[in-house]
Amino acid sequence: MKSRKSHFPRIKTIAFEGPGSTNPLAFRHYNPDEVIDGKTMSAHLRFGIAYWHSFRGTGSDPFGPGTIVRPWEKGKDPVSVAKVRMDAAFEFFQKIRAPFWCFHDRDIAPEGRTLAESNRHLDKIVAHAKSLQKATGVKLLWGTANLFSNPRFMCGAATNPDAHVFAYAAAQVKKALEVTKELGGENYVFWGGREGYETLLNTNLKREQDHLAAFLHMAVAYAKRIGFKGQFLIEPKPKEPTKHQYDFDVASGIAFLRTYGLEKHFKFNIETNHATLAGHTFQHEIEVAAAQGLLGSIDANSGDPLLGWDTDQFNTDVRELTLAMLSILRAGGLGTGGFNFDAKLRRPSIDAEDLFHAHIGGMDAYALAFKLARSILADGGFERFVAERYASFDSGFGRDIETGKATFASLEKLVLTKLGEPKPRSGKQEYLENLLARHLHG
Ligand code: XUL
Ligand code: CO
Repeated sequence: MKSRKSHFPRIKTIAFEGPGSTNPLAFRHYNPDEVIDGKTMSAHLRFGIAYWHSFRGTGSDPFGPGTIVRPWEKGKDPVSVAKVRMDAAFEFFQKIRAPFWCFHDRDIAPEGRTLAESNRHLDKIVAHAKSLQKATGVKLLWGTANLFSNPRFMCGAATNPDAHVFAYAAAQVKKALEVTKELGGENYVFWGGREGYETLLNTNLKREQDHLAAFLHMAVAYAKRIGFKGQFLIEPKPKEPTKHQYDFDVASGIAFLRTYGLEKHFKFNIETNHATLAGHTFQHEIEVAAAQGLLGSIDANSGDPLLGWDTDQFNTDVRELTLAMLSILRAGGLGTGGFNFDAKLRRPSIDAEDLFHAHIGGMDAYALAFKLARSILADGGFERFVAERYASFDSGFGRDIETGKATFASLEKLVLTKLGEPKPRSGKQEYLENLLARHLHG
């Protein structure tokens, strides 16, 4: 990167110092250059930084305003401030050694008085982002449109009862797709911000779901028209800000995509805290998507078990992440996806240095989980146990069940004449939990 003024003058590029290091500004597990199976750790993990939290987050919450004041947020012209902010962001991406970033259109450029003015602002900032990407080598994991903050979207965007708002949202996503393509984005995310309802008293649920599907079909058609090859991703979340969001979880997302003939064009971006809000584990959501070949990307964060809302914290729970990583590796990885830190600093964490501590913790936890999951898979204990548990389906009448040859009548005959009563077998959960503990803690 050209020698510009540093925004983090006291912080050097974060180095890998190994598990024994006590330096709080060093990686202990994430060694971006370490080659594993012919690929660097950086290429395996594809970490991304969420622009909205790390560069637009101020620490505000429903009970009070922001607490975080960044020195680069100075000046009267919002487009010039946006450029300097972006310089700071790319310096951070480089120093934290993240190969990717992610953004919403309105995070990076200020909204204007009209859509045309907003688009002009966006064009200026996208040109700046393009030159920073070129200078630093940092790439765009995904882009998206903010269709939830502006009051015009208070009753949803694609599911708004007013066709005028639908049209506005369509125009906004059209532009967001163009700029994501311009920046080489490898994916494009649809998180249904307010695509749900507050009360069924004023809602035609069927029409709203039909409209959401029509909107997504238009996005598919437009991507084809402009030659955008990135992967489309749905990011499920059950609630918040709405009381019910239509993309409730991966399973309801799959049903929605199949109902409307969209399943070939979309995969899922799974966020840890959204899984929790839906009453699932992170690993559950990954397994449900992977089972259908629809695992796309991860929004890496965590909730707080005592708060019960979308706290978007950095995740340092190595057990939870190892289980998630096992399912991801078994599924063959994330393809064009990655691990995007959709996570924010706590309100009192006001130092710029806290951005580094937060991401170092998240990256190290994922890197350690990656290594543990790989050694668990190499050991093969769980794979052997599960294969053996289902072995009765590998041959004979079990195979006939899986291949569709068996019928109720053929199975009845077998039970009456040959098989008799099945012999119960232990599920051995405690044995398996101990096996996991041995891998995690020795
Ligand atoms: C909100 C959320 C979003 C999406 C992108 O809960 O996760 O930031 O990731 O719109
Ligand atoms: Co997210």
